[in-house]
Amino acid sequence: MQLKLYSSLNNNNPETSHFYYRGANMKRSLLTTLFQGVLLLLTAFFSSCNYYNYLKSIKAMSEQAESREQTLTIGVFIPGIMSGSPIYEMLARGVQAAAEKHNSDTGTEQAVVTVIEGGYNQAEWENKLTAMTASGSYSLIVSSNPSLPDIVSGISAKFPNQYFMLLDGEMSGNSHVYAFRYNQREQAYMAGYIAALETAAHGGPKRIGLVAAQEYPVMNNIILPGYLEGAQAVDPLYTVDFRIVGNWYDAAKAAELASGMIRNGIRVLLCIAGGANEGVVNTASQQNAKVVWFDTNGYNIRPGTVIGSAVLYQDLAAYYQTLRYLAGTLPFGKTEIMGVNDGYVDFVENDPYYIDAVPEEIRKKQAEMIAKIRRGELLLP
Ligand code: RBF
Repeated sequence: MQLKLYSSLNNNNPETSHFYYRGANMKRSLLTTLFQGVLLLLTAFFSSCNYYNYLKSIKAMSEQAESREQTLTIGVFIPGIMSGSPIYEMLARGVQAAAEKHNSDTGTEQAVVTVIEGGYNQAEWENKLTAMTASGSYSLIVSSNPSLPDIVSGISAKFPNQYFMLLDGEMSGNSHVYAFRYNQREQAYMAGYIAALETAAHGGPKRIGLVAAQEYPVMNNIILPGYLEGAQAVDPLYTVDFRIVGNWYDAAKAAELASGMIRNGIRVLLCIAGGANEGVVNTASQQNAKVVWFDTNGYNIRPGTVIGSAVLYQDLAAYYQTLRYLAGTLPFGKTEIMGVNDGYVDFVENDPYYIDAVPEEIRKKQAEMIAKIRRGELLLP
């Protein structure tokens, strides 16, 4: 239609192009033609507007459908092995639960989660994570532990479009990395407090034990000092017997260490050694010592032997932060730090095994200390 209109307005035929000099009839018919032309022009204009809007709405609809169908693939990189390390089991569980929730809310299969274990050889993690990133298969890569920020900053420089979410770690200022860490001073303080109360009730030397898999900055600068601080809040004379297994799986080595510590008069041991924790629990239960568990509720692992559980809710952190990612609201570029009063760090007091294993007097003192943290009277930033 536009073409036709154009040709009638650009008619070069001299017969019709000089029509103003003809008769009245000619003028009328000329006016009619002009009027028709304008009408045609308007119709064409409006119909082309409608057509344009129509095309626009189709495009928007298809874009929306496309984004709904577009998969959000989340790769979970476990720096270690999940079995025996509840902090990693919680990570995978939380991310998977968030994907399921997102899919059921949107009625899609948009979020897809793949979990990859990096194994115990820490020297291989960077290459494995680089390969995972280079595959380009993941819109988000999730991982957890305080050594990941260093590894990820190198990888992120090579693959600047890859998004990462790091739990149990700290990293700020990279627009593609979100980090979340727990207040482990609070967590370790609560562990140290119960360990000292139990030791004091038993009347042995003012010394508590800590069996760790390895030394790392968070262990040496936050967990160990926090544990000691908690014990010294019971009695300033407390010290910590701190031993290292050397890896996150050797239960026999951990058992050997625990045995030596107990022989030296240690009554309560905190163990942070992943799969190797089993060795500490077995030895303690055989030699009438007690264990404080870290990260998850461990009372049912050995009822009567495990007398404390200073936990962090990594499953909740993984769940809520993944949901934020899926909703497009995860604040990349910063680290969020969460503790007792945010609901991410806790000491489990209501477990029947805790109530059975620990005398009421000790539980009351522990509860008072926790209440002080909750009320903001005891600040452990
Ligand atoms: N925690 C585990 O439970 N299992 C592990 O295999 C494990 N590997 C770790 C490796 C490195 C290099 C670092 C720095 C920490 C590791 N953690 C592991 C410790 C974990 O991040 C956390 O500090 C402890 O679980 C205490 O909350």
